[in-house]
Amino acid sequence: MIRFKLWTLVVVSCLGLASSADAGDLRIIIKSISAEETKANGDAWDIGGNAPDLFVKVDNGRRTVSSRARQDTYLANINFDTGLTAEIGDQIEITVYDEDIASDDIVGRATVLVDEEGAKIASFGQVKALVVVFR
Ligand SMILES: [Ca+2]
Ligand SMILES: [Ca+2]
Repeated sequence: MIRFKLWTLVVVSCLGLASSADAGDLRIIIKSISAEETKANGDAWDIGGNAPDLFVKVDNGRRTVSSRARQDTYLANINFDTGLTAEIGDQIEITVYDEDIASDDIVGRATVLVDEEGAKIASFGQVKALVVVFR
């Protein structure tokens, strides 16, 4: 009985390994976000001229996930592993926000083409540079 259970465990873990390396899927990781110093209209992000509280939302067409916010910064090295995957030729939607108490300000939104494995830098809206990695 015990031997049977062990054998089952081994099979299940092998299947797990096989599926995670499957189908050429690329993991989507947001490495960093940098924002312009003001909103598009020239206003400060927050009251008192404070820097934004940056977070990112990523949608691969099947699921949407959000990172946690980094408080009061124009540059967030978030290194956020979305857990989402995409394939070459897919488009993903990336939205960067400044987290606020009432309603979050949109820093920028872009549709990004997954054209190759590796790092890609995108600039959109008030997002100076966002580094996304597909691997
Ligand atoms: Ca704000
Ligand atoms: Ca804020």
